[in-house]
Amino acid sequence: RYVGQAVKRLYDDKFVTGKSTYVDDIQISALYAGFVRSPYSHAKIKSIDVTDALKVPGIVAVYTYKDLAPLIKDGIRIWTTYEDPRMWKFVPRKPLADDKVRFAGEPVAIVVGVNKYVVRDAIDKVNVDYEKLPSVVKMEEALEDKVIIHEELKTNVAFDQTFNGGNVEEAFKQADKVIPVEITNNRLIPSPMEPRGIVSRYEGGTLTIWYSTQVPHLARNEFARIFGIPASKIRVIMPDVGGAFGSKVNFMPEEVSVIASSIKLGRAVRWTATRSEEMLASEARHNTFKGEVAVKNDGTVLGIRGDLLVDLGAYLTLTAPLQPAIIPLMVPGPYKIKGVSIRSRAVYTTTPPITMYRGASRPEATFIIERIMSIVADELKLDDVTIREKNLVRANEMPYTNPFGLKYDSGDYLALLKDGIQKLQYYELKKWAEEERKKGRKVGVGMAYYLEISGFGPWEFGEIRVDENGDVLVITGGTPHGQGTETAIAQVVADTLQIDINRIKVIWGDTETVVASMGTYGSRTAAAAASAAMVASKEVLEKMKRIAARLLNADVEEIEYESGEFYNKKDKSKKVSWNDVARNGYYGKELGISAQIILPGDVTFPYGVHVAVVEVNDYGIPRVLTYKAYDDIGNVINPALAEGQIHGGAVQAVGQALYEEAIINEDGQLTVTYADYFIPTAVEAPKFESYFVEKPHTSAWPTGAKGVGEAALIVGPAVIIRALEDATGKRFTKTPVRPEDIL
Ligand code: MCN
Ligand code: MO
Repeated sequence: RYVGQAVKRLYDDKFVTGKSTYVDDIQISALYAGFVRSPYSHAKIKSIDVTDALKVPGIVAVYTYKDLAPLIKDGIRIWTTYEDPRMWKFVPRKPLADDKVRFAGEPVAIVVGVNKYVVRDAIDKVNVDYEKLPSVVKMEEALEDKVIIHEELKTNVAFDQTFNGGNVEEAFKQADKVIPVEITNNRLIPSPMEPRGIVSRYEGGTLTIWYSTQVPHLARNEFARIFGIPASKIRVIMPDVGGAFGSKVNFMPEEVSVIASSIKLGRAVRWTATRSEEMLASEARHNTFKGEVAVKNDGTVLGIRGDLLVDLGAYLTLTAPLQPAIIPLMVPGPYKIKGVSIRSRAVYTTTPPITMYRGASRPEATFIIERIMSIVADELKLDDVTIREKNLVRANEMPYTNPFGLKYDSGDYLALLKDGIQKLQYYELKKWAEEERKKGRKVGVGMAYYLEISGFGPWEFGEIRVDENGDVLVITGGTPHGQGTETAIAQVVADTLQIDINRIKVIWGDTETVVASMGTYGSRTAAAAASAAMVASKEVLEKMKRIAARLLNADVEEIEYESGEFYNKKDKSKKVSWNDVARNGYYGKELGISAQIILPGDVTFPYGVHVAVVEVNDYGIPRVLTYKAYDDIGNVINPALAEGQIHGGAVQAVGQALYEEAIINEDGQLTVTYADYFIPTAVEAPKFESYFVEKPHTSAWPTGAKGVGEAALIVGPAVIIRALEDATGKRFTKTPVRPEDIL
């Protein structure tokens, strides 16, 4: 059996030896694109003069929006699968700014030339005449609607809905105490190793697009709609992708401009974002919650009400709707709370558009509810574990429907808390830190709990082909881009087919090879895609049993399969090997051995408790010394891969809690280098311990897996902030906490 084993990742050799193929490594004769970007955060475009730029030797074209407009049938829209567009005020985004720019760095013109260097030179020679308009950088300012960013909408408020769950009035009536809370997540920049990149080739009325994405099929469909080209004539290929963290579900105007240019020129055009362009491309988070909590003196949290304010930046991206719409639903978390009422608003500001980043709305919701639990504990002089014990949904109430109607599928939240606190030695560490503090060290220990929604449906695709040699090709709808999920899928298939894992190859991410795909995000692949591959494997075995029955002159009901042999259960000496059946699947009367399936399924809820130890030095600089995790993620397919996810997410949590912030000044000027935006390195990485529960509560997906890809970034910030409070005796209400906040 492979499932449950720490099988080494199948394709790692090429990555660790630098032989992988990212978009920028694709060898094809293509022109290079670059962008003229706005220096202002809000301005009218009065004129654009490209004459000097076109004189630069090697420059093939310079296009503004007016040049590309005839090719564009529709703008970039939002993810309608998740959000009702009638709830949203937005204007479909154009591939380049037209009459106005709305954030510093917005693309205004695309320059195409024979190499990167001439393109860079020509960008500086495009003369744009701007008339500066006032910036709107703060969300509170945007709410006032004094300066309107999209005139046609007549307001900066894109979304305004109140989410009412349970009975809030009742909850506040019964309260012994009402505690105010205020919680802010500042703006972040996910930092995948590989920046965004695209190569677009147009020939014979057909588009071939190599694209650093998490969602090739969705991209194909969107590009088909935007350009009014049949989807059958667009092929999107996802080569190796060097990380994405949710940000590459989004489609960029730059990418649409590159495709438009390739159509217009009838030639291949490529663009790889510089690091600064990548930092502009994927800003994320930034929201505040202000509210109050109704509690009983014994620690029962009865109700929560408040205001959530979400920054969208200048345009509504495909994935931004998730935040204001999902955060409120997840605020109750693993706790039984009588009533929750949240007014959720999202506003436009003259800042880079917000996309999604690892966890997308669950980190925000978890930070809100876990901060609430800890603040309530402090106010009532209760312990962090006790307050959670008091409020957790009990095992006999599962499956539990939360006040907003989300159905938590399986789990024993209380048992996990009790076991986790022991396993992670929370109280021992607390005691140790107290002793150390007496000696003058500023160390502290914190914990937080999380429940997240993962394994999103409504379906995923899987295909299995057994060739005439008996070797197996798995075509998955999953689109792994760093997780190693392809290895987990191979493990599941190898076990189901009972063959050597080395006979299996897993492929993905090409719209002409993969029939259908939803893609990899929302920690869904081990649940959805691996399950689809598993069910397709079972179908393939049924086909092979029919071939074996023919070869053995038996009824198919008499055939059993075990470890590479099909045999007649009435007479075990009558048998035929896997390889012989495979060969006869092709050279006999059969049409080959394969199965394609679309497997339906729905969300699943993993949960866990994490603990961190933090130390602050004399300059107020905090370090996370240790990070420990105890999670129930359903059946664990590959513990090494799952643990790796906890490590990676926890390092990003260190960044979010302590170091990372995309700073934007009042003029809308922003951070676009790592000199101003500090991401943790190996030096800032804590020591890790990661455990998964011995008896997991499985999901309804056939693999029984729940997700783990986002868990540590979902709960980590709350854990680390709590440890920092323990170390300093102060209360912190925002991330990141900076040395000046600590001292
Ligand atoms: N796994 C497992 N058993 C389980 C659950 C997961 O063995 N019960 C393993 C899987 O085999 C896989 C990994 O853990 O190797 C994550 O699986 P899963 O939780 O299903 O998440 P996905 O494969 O769908 O990956 C998406 C998730 C998301 S949403 C973000 S954001 C994120 C993350 O993965 N982006 C990443 N981790 C990342 N890791 C890397 N290196 N790069 C990114 O961009
Ligand atoms: Mo994600």
